[in-house]
Amino acid sequence: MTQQNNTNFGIAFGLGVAVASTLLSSPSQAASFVGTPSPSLSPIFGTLINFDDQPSGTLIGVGDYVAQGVTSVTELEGLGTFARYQGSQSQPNYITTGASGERGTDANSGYDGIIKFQFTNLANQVGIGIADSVGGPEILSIYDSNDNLLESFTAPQGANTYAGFSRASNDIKYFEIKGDYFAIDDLQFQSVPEPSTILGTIIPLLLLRRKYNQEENQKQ
Ligand SMILES: [Ca+2]
Ligand SMILES: [Ca+2]
Repeated sequence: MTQQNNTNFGIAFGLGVAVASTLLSSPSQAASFVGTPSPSLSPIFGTLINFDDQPSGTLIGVGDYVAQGVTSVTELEGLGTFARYQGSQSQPNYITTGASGERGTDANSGYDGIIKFQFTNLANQVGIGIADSVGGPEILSIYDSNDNLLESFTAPQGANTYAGFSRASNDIKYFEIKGDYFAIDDLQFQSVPEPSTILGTIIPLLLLRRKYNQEENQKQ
């Protein structure tokens, strides 16, 4: 082995340890983000659910997206008709409670509700497209596996927007959108590799380096 190989190995090894130590030691940090809704969806990550799998007018069933990794999707206030409606993000549908979905204590325009997703696996990044032209604010919240609030964030108002959270570790079990006159589309979610997976990469690297050093010592 040449000195160059040794140097390359050292750089790669150092980077691996640096990445692993960062992932292992970083506390979960507040990190909401704002992107761009469909048809120019950004950022793009993980699993996408665009609610376009069934015709407009079809009710949202609690278990409609179990196969994609969403244990449940529910509208907690029981308002209106929680279903797929024709929207202007990914065509043809977004989901909302419709014209009769009015809670009665804010803008009298319908389309109110609290829509909550439960993920099968803990996620570190989640995002949602929001149609939010009028009425009160749309508040995005994420919760851990004990349903304790991790973070909340008020989406920017606009005809269509995209917003979500990106965190250092997989601790998002629930993603909730509460609002006054809104609809949502293009749910995305993903998980980062667990520390055990990182360790599974680092330990073989350590063993490889040890073997390399032994071989170098035998040559000398
Ligand atoms: Ca859609
Ligand atoms: Ca309302």
